[in-house]
Order: sequence, then structure tokens, then C-alpha cells
Amino acid sequence: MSTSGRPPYDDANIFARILRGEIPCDRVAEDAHALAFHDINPQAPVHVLVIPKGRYVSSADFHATAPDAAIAGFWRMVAAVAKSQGLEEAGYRVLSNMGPDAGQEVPHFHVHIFGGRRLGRMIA
Ligand code: D5M
Repeated sequence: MSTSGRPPYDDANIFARILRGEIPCDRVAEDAHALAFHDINPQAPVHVLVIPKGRYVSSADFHATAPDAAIAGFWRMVAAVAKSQGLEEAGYRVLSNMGPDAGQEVPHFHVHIFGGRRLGRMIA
């Protein structure tokens, strides 16, 4: 934790670099609050990541400190992406890995949207 009580944010992480336009992504949607792009290693026919445009490591960090408009905008984008990818009727899964036990690889808060096939049961 930093002195602010927030986990330190690594500005060199790959999603920060994507947000700065330093490396490309396969973009699905973008607005003032969030960016959605296809996962580089898809685990389902549709596998899109949604990331907020801010320096947030975890869900707790994002939801405790981001402005309400940013939080609302982020979740609106999640729903809009699912719809634009044709997932609304059949359904889809939204998942976020947080910290080492969940195997979070990129320390910038993000959610995965999975869909396009019948998904397996949740794994603990
Ligand atoms: O998963 C992080 C996810 O980010 C993982 O599914 C791969 C994906 N990833 C990593 N680098 C890229 C780039 N450059 N483009 C698209 N997707 C990427 P987690 O374990 O939740 O941290």
C-alpha cells in the first residue's frame, strides 16, 4: 500500500501502455471512461476485456476511489459490449481476477467478458 492507502500502480503495465497508445489493441469500444478490446489469448469465441481509463490496480481500488460517473460508465460499457457482440440473448460471463491467488496477470483492473458457447461451471 502507498501512503494514500491505495495499492501502488505500475505505469509500465501492459494495459497502461495500451491506454497511452504505445502498443496496439484490437479495439471493440472506447469512450471517456473505458476501453474494450479482444483478449490476445481468447478462452471462448467471444473474449473481450474492459478496462477503466484510470490508474486502478484492483476492483476494490476502482470501486472505492473512482468517480461515480466512471464506475457507471465502465459497467455500461460492459453491458454494451456484450450486446454488440451478440451475447445478450444466450448469455455470457463477466469475471475479474484479483491478486495472486486469482492469478491476476495485469495489475490494472479489468473484467473479462466470455461468451459465444455454453460455458463450463465456475471453477474455485
Ligand atoms: O488476465 C489478463 C489477460 O490479458 C489475459 O487473458 C491475457 C490478456 N492480455 C495480455 N496482454 C494483452 C494484450 N496486449 N492485448 C490483449 N490482451 C492481452 P488476468 O489474469 O485477468 O490479469
